[in-house]
Order: sequence, then C-alpha cells, then structure tokens
Amino acid sequence: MGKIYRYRIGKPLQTEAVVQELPIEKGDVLYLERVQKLDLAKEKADGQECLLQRDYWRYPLTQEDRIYGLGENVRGINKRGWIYESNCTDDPIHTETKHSLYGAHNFFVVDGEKTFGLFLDYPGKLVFDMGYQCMDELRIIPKTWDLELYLILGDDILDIVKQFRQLTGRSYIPPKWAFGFGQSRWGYQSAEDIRAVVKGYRENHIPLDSVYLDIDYMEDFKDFTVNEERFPDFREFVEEMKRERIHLVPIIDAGVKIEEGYSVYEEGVEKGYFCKDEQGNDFVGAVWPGKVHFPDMLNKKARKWFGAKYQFLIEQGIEGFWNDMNEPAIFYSEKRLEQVLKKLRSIKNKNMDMWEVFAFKDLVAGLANSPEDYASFYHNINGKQVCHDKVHNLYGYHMTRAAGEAFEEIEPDKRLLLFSRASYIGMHRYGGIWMGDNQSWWSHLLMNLKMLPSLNMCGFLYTGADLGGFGGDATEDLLLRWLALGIFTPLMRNHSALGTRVQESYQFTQTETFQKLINIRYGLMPYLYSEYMKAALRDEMLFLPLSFVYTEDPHAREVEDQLLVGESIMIAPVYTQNATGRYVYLPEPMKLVRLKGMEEIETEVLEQGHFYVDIPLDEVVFFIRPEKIVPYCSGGQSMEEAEQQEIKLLDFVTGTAEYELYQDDGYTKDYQRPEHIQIVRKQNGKRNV
Ligand code: MIG
Repeated sequence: MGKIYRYRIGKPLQTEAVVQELPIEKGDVLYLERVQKLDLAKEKADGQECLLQRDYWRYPLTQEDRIYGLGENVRGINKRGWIYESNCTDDPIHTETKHSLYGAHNFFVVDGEKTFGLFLDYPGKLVFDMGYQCMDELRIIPKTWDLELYLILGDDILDIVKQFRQLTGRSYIPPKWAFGFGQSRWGYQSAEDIRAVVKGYRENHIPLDSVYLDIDYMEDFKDFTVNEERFPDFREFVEEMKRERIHLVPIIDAGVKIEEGYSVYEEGVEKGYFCKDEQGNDFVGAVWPGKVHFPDMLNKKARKWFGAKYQFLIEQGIEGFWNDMNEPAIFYSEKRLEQVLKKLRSIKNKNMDMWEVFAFKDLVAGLANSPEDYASFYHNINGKQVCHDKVHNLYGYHMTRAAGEAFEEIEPDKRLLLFSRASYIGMHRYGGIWMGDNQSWWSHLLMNLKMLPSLNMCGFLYTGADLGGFGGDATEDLLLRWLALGIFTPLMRNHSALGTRVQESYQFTQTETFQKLINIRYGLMPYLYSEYMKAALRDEMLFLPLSFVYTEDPHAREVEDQLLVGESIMIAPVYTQNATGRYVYLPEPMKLVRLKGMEEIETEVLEQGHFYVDIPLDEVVFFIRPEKIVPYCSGGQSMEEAEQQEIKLLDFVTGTAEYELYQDDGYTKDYQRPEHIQIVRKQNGKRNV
C-alpha cells in the first residue's frame, strides 16, 4: 500500500509544483537523519558552495542501494556516486564533471533495502550528494531550511513514481503533428531560408512536419515581433507552409529588449511587471537584444500579461513555441560589467603573476549567469519582495506556465506545442522540455538515452535532445545513429548551432537512408502515440530502465544503455562510432524486429541472454516483449499522411493478447477512449514466430 508523507520545514515559499493538498506530518522525517554539524576540517568543500552549510539530511546507503531520478542531469540512470545540484544553468558543455543542467527536478527514488521516493519542493539551490563525499551516504543539503518534503512509499518503484506523478499532476499532451519530425537550426534568417529547408526535405522525400524559427525571425531579437524585411507577410508565409503540411515553431526568449517605442517594453515598465533591483528600479541584464528587463514571471499579473503576448503569433497562424534562455540566462548585468571594467582598467600596464592571470580570465568569463546577479534582483510574489536567488529554479517553469495558461484562454479546445529549456517540477503540466545545448558527441547520444527515464519519472514526457548535436560538427553516421534513437523520443528534432557544420538530413550523402529512418518514426506512430497517451493519461512512464520492470534480474538492474519504450518494446541503440552492431541483453525471450524500412521487416525470436546484434547504419532494430503487440503503418511524408495509412500489427503473441490503441483527431483536447485490438492464437503453447 502506498502512502505519501508530507513534511514542512521552516517557512517554505509556495512553488505550485504539487496539485494535491496533503496533511502535514507532525513527527520527524522518516528514514532521514538531520545531521547538525558538518566537520569542515575533514571534508573539502570542493567548489560546492552548499557543502559549506552546517547541516544536512543523511541516509546511509547499503551496497545494493540504487538511486534513480533527478530528471535532467548528467551521468547515469543510476545516479549513485556523484554530487548534483539543483540550479537551473545555461551551460552548453554537458560533461560528467558538471552538477546541473537547465532543469531543477528534485525527485528521486532510492531502491534497495528500503525503497522510497523523495521530492524536495524547494526553489533555491539544493545539493544532492549521492555518495560523493562518502560512498555509503546520501546527503541532501538545501541552501536554507525552508522547504516541503514528500516521502513516498509504495509497492515498487513504478508505484512510487505513479504516486508522485499524481501528486504533481497530469503531463502535458502536445498536438499530434508535434510527434512528426522537425528541423531546426540557429541561423535560418529568412522565409527564403525556411523554404529551402522544406524543399530539401520534400525533394528528397524525407518526412517533415515542422521547421523551427530561432532568434533571427525577430526584429532585433525583440519578443513578439517578426522582421518584416526577411519575413514579408508572415501570416501568408505561415499559411503557405501549412499548405506544405509544415508547422513553423518560433522561439521566445525570456528577456525583453529595452527600447523606446517597443510596446512590450513600454507596457512592462509602465505596469511594473519587470524584476526590480535593490533600489526598486527595473533590473538590467543583457542577452541577445543587448540590454533587457526580465518579466516577473512569478508575479501573477505579470505572468498573465506576458502570456497574452503569445497571441500576436497565434493570430498569424502559429501553433507551437519553444521558450528559451529562461534559467534565466544573463550574459552580463549592467552593474557587474561596470565593476569588471573598472578592475580591468586597474590591471593595465601591470605585470600579472600567474594567479592574477587566472583571476583576470575569470573576471570576464564570470560575467555570465553570475550568482551575484541572481542575488541582486527581486520578484513580487503576491505583494512580497522575494530575492531571485531564493526562487531561481522557478523562472523557466513560470514563463512556460505563462504561455500555457494563456493558451487555455486563447485556444481552450486546441492543443498547442510548447516546450521550454529551463524547468522545475510542475512545469510538466504546461509543456515539455528539450535537453538544451548538447554537442555532436557520441557520448551525448548515450546521455540522451539515460536522461529519458529520469525525466519521465519527473513528469516530463514530451522531450528529446537536439539530434545530431547542437554544438560542434556532426558526422553523417552520428546523425543517423542519433535519429535511430530519436525515432522513439516524443520530440524528434534535428537542431544545431550557428557556425557548426550544416546537418539537415539532405545535406549528407545517404539521403535515402535518412528518408528510410525518419519514415520509420512515422511508421511506428500508431504505437508511439498510443504509448504516449497512455503514459500521460495514467501518470506513467514512457521510457523505463530495465531495472524498473525486471526487478529480480541482477543483469537487467545494471543495464544503462537499453530502455523499454511503452509496454511492448525494448530498444538498444548503437552509440559508438564505426560499430556495426552491439551487445544486447535480453531479460526474457523477445522477438527481434529488424526494420529495413516500413515495407521490409524481418523478425527473429531470441531466447533470454546476451547477444551480439548486427545493426547496420541504415536499419532500425528493436525487440518485442512476450505476449505484446506493436501496431504500425507504412509511414508518410507528414503526420497527416501517415494518419491515413492502414494499421498493421507486429507481435510476439502465442496465446491471447490485447492492445489499447489511441487514435484521435490529434488537435483538440477530446482524447477519446482507446480502441482495443486483440490477437488470439492457439499454438499448443508454442510461440508463433
Ligand atoms: O545562447 O537562440 O539552447 O537552442 O539555438 C544561445 C539561439 C541561445 C540557446 C538555445 C539554442 C538556440 C540558441 N539559444
């Protein structure tokens, strides 16, 4: 039997992460021991500011304890053995040495001698030491002791996750076209550039449903404007694209450009909707447009005001958005830039020693996203001034909430696409996230895979990474392998940074292979969409680590490079360069499905055990679990086209099996009931191959 214990410590700020109002427990927190004094002499702070704190919660780890969760972060599916920090950060170098990425997802499950979930509802900096200082100790170190803590007990991990998800509310459901393939690149400048992308896809018969508009569609990077020279008659252009079955998805940045005559700026100033500095003036930071103010997304009225602005683009036919730079990222603040310039001037003609050289370099590098800046501006939360650093992790959440709540009013019956870079738990009700500025590295393909179940645990179902990698130069094989994973992720988007090698699918030599692989996504849509809908509507996960299902299998428990996708499929993507296949562990007999395209499917039954499986660059391989069904179709150039295809079944059924298929219009919120498909086979207990 499950139970959620809710504890309140100090005077927590309301984050609105949870949707259920539970009674507050009186006694001490179960399982956790509050340690009042950290012996600083013995333990090095190691650059972790919060480790200098006096007290922390402690949980002794046994050898078999595993830790899962923490949403968007570096390292393994099993999070044990590293120190993580909840601190939404715009850091484009996602290496193992980092402690946080763009999201703050304070939920994890300890699985072992005791199995329980913990959610720390705390919007400030929070350190999770998962056996870093001490290999056999878990420590939780909040910056201040004002927080709510939820301890969740249940039958198993899946039950605990489900309870957590019910506590925090149903996950966002995008329109169906948003499951189609999307092309993006920072650097598309004009309608002509976008037309060329669409042409590249359509001429090569590579399916495509959306093209993303990065910052250059705007007029001087001003939110809710369109550059009229480069996008003349935007409304008509949006329609033209729709006729091609392409949805345009513009980016919205958090910072609002300071410019006389720009209505969003002027209104925000007049109504007092921007974050303030210590003196009560509108705080000035700099991002893409140069100097900006940050809308106070935590102020209800400001949020409503900002959200309503999306209408400007919706009116012109836009049906989807991505919210960026909402950690919020700050290149520099006016005030600190002054200080730094002053220091730099004082160095002039000086013979710097080594330490001074280092300090000199840090001066400029440290201008961006500085904790000092975050500590120097304020929100107005229900009339109370709250310093930004206390609620830092809520900013992206509430920006996306602003849009989500506005959409409810502007288009109450329609699903709009919405995803964000920064996030906090609770935001999953309003939109998805993409995994931010990864690199064209093979290791990031694997990291993408590992992050999926952790994100799902935290409610983020609509997610995916920049396929091919954002920074750095992609190679053709990296992109192909990454697409083979991306076929299964709800957000399937190729995106790359300005100045990197072009990586649209048609830019490489094997265009037919791209066509085949991306079409497989469309071919598997009947299954993938159904599984997404079930996961969202039932508060379940779409991507599962093997250890969540094959709980008694010691091999399955340690698998970090295979996942279950929904109820029927296991995937084992290739993530090393020049590999022609890989080792796969089957925790039970499964049917291997080899897709050489949607019309050429080979299958083979394998017993439980370890196998080397050949996986050429131009094939997609997955595995069907016993007594399971996978509905599919032949694909199409767009979601709409694929929708019209006849549904066929792949299966590994020997007796009787049933599958719940979701089919709806994909645009309205009328989610319908699933249709039940049944396969009945009598084969004297033998599996039909
Ligand atoms: O500082 O808009 O993560 O996807 O292409 C870079 C330009 C700002 C960061 C986003 C990335 C986007 C880029 N943005």
